[in-house]
Amino acid sequence: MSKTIIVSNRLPISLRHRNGKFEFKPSAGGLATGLGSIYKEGENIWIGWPGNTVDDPEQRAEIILELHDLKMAPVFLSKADVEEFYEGFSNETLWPAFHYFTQYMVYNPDHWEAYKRVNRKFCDAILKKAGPDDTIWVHDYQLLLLPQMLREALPNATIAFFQHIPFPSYEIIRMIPWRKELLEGICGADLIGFHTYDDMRHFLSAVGRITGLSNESGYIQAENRIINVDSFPMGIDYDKFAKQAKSRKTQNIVKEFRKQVGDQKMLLTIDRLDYSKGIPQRIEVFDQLLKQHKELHGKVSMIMVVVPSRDKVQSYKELKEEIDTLVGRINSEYSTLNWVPIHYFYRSFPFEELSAFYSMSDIALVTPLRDGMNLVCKEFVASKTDQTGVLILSEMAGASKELQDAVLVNPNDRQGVVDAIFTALSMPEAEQKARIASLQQSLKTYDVFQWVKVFMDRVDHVKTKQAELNSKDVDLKIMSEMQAQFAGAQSPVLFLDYDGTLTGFTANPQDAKPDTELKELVKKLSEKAQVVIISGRDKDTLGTWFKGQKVDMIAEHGVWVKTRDHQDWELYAEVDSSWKEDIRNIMEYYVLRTPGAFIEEKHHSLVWHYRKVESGLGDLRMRELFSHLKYMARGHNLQVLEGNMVLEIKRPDINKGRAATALMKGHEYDFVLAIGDDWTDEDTFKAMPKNSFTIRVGYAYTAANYNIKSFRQVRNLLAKLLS
Ligand code: GDG
Repeated sequence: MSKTIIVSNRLPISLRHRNGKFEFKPSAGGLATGLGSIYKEGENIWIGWPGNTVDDPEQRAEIILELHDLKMAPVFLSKADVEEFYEGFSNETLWPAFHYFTQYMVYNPDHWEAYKRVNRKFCDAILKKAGPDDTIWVHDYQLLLLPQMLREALPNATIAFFQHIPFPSYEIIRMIPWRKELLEGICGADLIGFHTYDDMRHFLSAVGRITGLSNESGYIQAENRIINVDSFPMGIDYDKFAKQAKSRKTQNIVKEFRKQVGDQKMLLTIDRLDYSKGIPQRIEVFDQLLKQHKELHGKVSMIMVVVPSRDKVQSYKELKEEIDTLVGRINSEYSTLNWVPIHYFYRSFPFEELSAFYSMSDIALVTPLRDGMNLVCKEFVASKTDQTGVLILSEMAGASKELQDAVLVNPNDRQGVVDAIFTALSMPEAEQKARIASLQQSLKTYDVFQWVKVFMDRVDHVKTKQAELNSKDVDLKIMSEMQAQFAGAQSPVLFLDYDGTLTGFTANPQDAKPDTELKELVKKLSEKAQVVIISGRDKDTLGTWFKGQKVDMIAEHGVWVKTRDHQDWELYAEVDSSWKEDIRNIMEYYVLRTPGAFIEEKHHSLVWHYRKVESGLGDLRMRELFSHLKYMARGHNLQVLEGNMVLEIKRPDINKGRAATALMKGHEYDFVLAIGDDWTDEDTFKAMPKNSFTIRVGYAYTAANYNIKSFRQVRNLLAKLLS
């Protein structure tokens, strides 16, 4: 039976060494709770770093044993690993980059080496537990290389990846020297999830520009499979927060706290210590509020919980000092004997007390400068069981995309946030209730359990979709059938498309000429079979490239034909070129507006190339030109077709299928094979007689009988036919 393996940098436990013994405390964090329904089942397991460095083999053995009972397995990290991989590359390169704090980014090749080394350690640990058909769900930015490492070792495994922090624009990603390896690492997964649509679209754009893999409707077309990229906004364990807020324990704590602060209005802020959370900026906003509204003195105070985090990283140390100084200054400036403006705690609280803070506060001020999702704001809403209270939420938090009934603010607009607090302090109860009720409705539905379910369902969906496409793969059985038939054939014919089928794509189309390997292959094939090169290329190029070879050629999608025994090209289709001038004028206009674009004129068609145009701009212009040409085409009875980085306009009655049929007329073939990689080859496939072998390169839906991965595999297949 296949199992599911959850992988994250940290295991959901805290490990303490006390009196010579290790003590484990399972964490009650949102992710651990949500995934509990998975890793605690059957043979499933959670793999990650326990959080301490342990070198002693005996102690390690003890930890392995204890974790085993909790359905977990450790990856042990050395002190150097923690410093270079975790504090270094993860938290000093990726974290600032992904949160748009480029000024904090460190580019250290040693840290990068450590990142690769530790991702490999995770991979090795997983491979000790994983079977070939298991599902492996990798979490977060510390393990970006892991999906591809796993894919290489377990090609059939189901691999999913979820990133909990933002995915920034391509402009930021391109700054990282190791960007290509990182993106290729993630693309080892079958399903890639982010919190928001913006993260997902940034990722797709970076993958397209940096690795060259194209995508459509959230599906990346990788070499041998499709990868689904989607947004899955993470929820919380709603009932747990709602229940706890109502509990007697929490309400007793609320009473105690209230005794101390009286009937003051309370603002609540809770964050991990992090510059992305905008803590100093928030304190300054509060200062400004007190400056501008003296009437609030003594009536409003702020509870500020900062949970210690990454305090070994320099930028975090500096942040801590900055917060300490700011709080000190404001409290010393405004405090009276019975009023302290900021109740500042640099520590974490037990769950009941956290719940009491949520429950008693009038306003939650959640103003990160950048946040993947932010769960604190959701927990506050779930804890407001009487539905009074106001959530002020930063537009820069992923949660703001869902929580439209919060008071949304731009955290950089200081006066805007001051005004939002002031408005919130006087918001009528009916409005508070209406807003909270609507927020609660959505958070109840999309809780963390629903999040896990939707994600896992999507994993199944993408695997089914892959299986549909792979069902037509040229496997060993089909290969040997083809070999046997070819070996016994008296008059075999092979229709071979050129670009993308016999060779890869190049920036300059004229650079894609046949290499020695290909020439040799074609030569050998043509000794045994009738080889037809059937291409959209112009006749002169094809003629030059295959000069001296014993092959037939169909050029320009069937306008020209040259058989192996003839010197000259024969015009297959009567061509009326009167339409060309109008269309060329339009295309030229788009060339002038689009650096890198150019026009290729063929006998029967005009082609607008945009492979060398800045990516994004090329697509945009192509769409514009497409609709322009479609409109023009009607008047001329022409057909506009989208190809690989080209837009071609031609007569509809000229196609490869028609030419192939004409070429086969009057011949009896006992073996027919056609291979091609794009829509123009679909006409060839459809024109082939029954019992032919038709193969499409790539994994698109096709009329061909089979699919094959890439032009490399095509060459292998052809070589095998000869062997
Ligand atoms: C990353 C992303 C994304 C806080 N103080 C106490 C305490 N907490 C708990 C909260 C909340 C969690 O910590 C903080 O979660 P956030 O989502 O706000 O932030 P990150 O830690 O930065 O998390 C973030 C998240 O991953 C999930 O994908 O939302 O954007 O940065 O659950 O309750 N818990 C207790 N005592 C405290 O004093 N018990």
